[in-house]
Amino acid sequence: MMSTGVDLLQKFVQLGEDNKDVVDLFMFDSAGKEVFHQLNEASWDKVGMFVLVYDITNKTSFKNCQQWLKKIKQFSEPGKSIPGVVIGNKGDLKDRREVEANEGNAFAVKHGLVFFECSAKQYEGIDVVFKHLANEVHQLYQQSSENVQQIE
Ligand SMILES: Nc1nc2c(ncn2[C@@H]2O[C@H](COP(=O)(O)OP(=O)(O)OP(=O)(O)O)[C@@H](O)[C@H]2O)c(=O)[nH]1
Ligand SMILES: [Mg+2]
Repeated sequence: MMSTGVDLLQKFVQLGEDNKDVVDLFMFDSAGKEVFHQLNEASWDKVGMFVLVYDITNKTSFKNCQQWLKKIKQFSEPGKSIPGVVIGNKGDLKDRREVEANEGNAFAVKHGLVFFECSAKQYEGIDVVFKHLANEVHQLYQQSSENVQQIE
């Protein structure tokens, strides 16, 4: 079977003490090199949120975020803003850093996104990202259900 290079991941997030709701996030993980071809686009029908991850020790991976963002925009409803984050990963390798945190942040802010640095290896700064995404998705869900109630 031909591999599509896309994995499905799932993360269950409890929103917080003052909010008893839970959010179940389903995410497609695309291989980084696929930004240059279209194999992964079958799973891109409706983009509801996105996570752009680059490697802080690899400038090229940061530059490629621009390409990914372009691709995401192509699969988004015009004018609709989608929750998204930019993540600089490998925060444990600061001595090999090629991308400063303020560059990552500037890119994120420029595109209305929120920036995080993390280390997947050390599991640092990961939970806060999922919490953030879950909160954003939850807010959008509440807004859309309020709209439905108004129609009813
Ligand atoms: N030091 C360090 N290494 C990491 C970290 N995260 C991932 N790696 C390593 O980086 C390499 C690539 O990790 P992957 O998880 O395959 O990265 P990916 O973005 O999924 O790569 P593609 O799917 O090929 O685009 C592996 O050798 C990982 O062990 C991290 O936070 N710190
Ligand atoms: Mg991968």
